[in-house]
Amino acid sequence: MSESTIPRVPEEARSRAAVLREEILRHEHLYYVLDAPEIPDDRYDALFAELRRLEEEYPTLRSPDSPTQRVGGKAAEGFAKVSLSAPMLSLDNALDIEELSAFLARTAPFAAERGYLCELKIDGLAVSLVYEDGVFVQGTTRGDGRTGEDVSANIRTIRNLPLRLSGAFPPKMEVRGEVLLQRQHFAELNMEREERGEPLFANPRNAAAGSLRQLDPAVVAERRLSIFLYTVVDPVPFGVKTQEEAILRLAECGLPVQPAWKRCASPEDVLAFVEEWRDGRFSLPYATDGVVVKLNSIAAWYELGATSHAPRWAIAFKYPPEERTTRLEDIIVSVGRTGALTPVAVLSPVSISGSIVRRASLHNEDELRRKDVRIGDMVRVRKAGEIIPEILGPVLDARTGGEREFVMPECCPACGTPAVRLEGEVALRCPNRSSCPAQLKEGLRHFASRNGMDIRGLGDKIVDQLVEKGLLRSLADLYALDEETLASLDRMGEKSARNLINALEQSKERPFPRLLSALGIRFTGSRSAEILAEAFRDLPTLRNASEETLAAVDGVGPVMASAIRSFFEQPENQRLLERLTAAGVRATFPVSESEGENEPFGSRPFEGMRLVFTGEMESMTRIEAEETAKRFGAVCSSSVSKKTSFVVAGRDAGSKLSKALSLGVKIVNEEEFLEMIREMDEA
Ligand code: 3BA
Repeated sequence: MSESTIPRVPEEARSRAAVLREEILRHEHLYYVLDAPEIPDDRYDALFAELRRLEEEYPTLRSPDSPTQRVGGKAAEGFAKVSLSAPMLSLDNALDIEELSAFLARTAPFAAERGYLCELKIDGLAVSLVYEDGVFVQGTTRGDGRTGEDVSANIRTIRNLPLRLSGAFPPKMEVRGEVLLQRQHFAELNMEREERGEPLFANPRNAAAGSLRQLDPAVVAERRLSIFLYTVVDPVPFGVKTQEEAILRLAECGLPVQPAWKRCASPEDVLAFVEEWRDGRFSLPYATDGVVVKLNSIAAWYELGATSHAPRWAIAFKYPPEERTTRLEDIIVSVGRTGALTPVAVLSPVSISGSIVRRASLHNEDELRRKDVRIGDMVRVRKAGEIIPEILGPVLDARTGGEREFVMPECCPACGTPAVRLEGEVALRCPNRSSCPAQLKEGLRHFASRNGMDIRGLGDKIVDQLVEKGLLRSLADLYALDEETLASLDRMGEKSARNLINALEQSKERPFPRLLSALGIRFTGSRSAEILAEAFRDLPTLRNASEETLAAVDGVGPVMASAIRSFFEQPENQRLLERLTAAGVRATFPVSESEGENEPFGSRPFEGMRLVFTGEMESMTRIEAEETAKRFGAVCSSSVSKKTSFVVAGRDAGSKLSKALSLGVKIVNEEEFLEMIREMDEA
């Protein structure tokens, strides 16, 4: 491009853009993290629009970390507004047992015959779904209760939601429930965001909301949202007289229902349910913050009606968030996979919400200053979304004067490189991408993890030693290790060294999608890796694909496409891939050989067979199903061909199923597959 075609950016534009960026990031933090916005949405939108206009006028201002380049940011104008067929009300809260008892006393006459129906209150985001002739046609957020946003494309990515109902249902049916993020997925999502210097979600509900607002459904799919339904908008044509029947019928239609519900005949039974789940709820894989108590009789709903905002026949009892006080022993600095430096509180161990807390992220220096926590302080701790330990602040009365303020180091604690702060980011970063040992260790852990190259025996302690002794300087060096070197490490005998060499050798045969997710490309997790691998078949083709070609793939959006492109454009990544290939990492697709690991079964009745799994299975994950099949001798591949012995089709099976049908390949469902395995187990 010649000089003259690039508009020069006036100084005022540059500084205004910087101010806007900082402001926008601050408001995002207030909104997502602190759950305490300072300005209304439209003011935020105006700031955003101004920044986008500036960047359109002067494209060189558009840095990759600008809030406009973030997926979530584009949401405000991305979804059509839909008016809800019936208002979505709120729930009145009971903040203690007395308030709950008052509700029970008030409604007792209406509970005489059919009692109460108690449900756990899921910490998610309310949505309304429309099915026509049993087919999912539209999903909307609650919005202001009358008008919601059409998030159908994103709802479709929710894997436990059937897109077609089973059993009996009216021709048009609207059901409502809660979209949620499991604790583990919530924690992983926030870890990734922290690593990328993005604002953290304060709880799973915010994370679910943020995810549903994504414009790129591929990114949404990576978030692994789930859903539970609890109500049908019009119970009359559905033919139910109680909430209990409604829940049972929803389940019969194949809709996921949170299973802990209970019919309670008396107020005492309701109170017992509340006590039973006070601690019991921590064993669930998702966060619940209370109990919703509803009159079971639907006739009573009509008799009692609703106030302007909430039904009179239901109440939400909220468990108080568990908060503890403990000593902040120290603050250390951790270095993430992409170099983010994070201050971490080392706490005197304390039990909160069902587990022992020893560490808590303090996120960044600004946050630390804002909270004014000092080493030696007694601090109040709780778990955000019942999972992520969070420091609320110091107990000022307990200060002795001996507490020490913490200052972030100027250099990376792992490699000593002066830390930098990227424009618009709060986090400090170690810019030493190529040789910071801490980044390398985290990268290695990710590469070797179960869903990545699955290198058994490459545990944390071994990774630490390999990096610290200078035996590994890049991911690719892994494949240059020899048995002798390994055997010389602590905790490594000859046998484990040999096993690790074997595991490394076997990992070279990992299928293409696993290599892809092991590389840790931004936005590209195991599910998108499968989609990409299927579309491009091999590494060279994927590496050469343009952003347009990438984005044209079903299930890959613009955001992911651009992240993939920029990954392959970086010279150090090109070098890494060349070395991995040279070492014999084949990134095969489809899988051509059984991995031959653990073979506890004498018989290999699937020997020589090629299986393809498609769609979602109820009883196990796809990886588990494939591993089971492999143990019986099968070769599992990701694409259907004439050589495929049979296809196991789970829920929402798509193109692979059609391909199998067109090729005349045998198809079995999950039940039939499990039946085969049971027979083999007995044999
Ligand atoms: N049940 C949230 N509202 C709920 C149907 C009513 C209701 C909830 C509930 C109004 C939960 C308010 C938003 C809304 C559908 C309106 C539940 C939960 N029942 N189990 C009584 O688990 N969070 N939330 N949702 N209509």
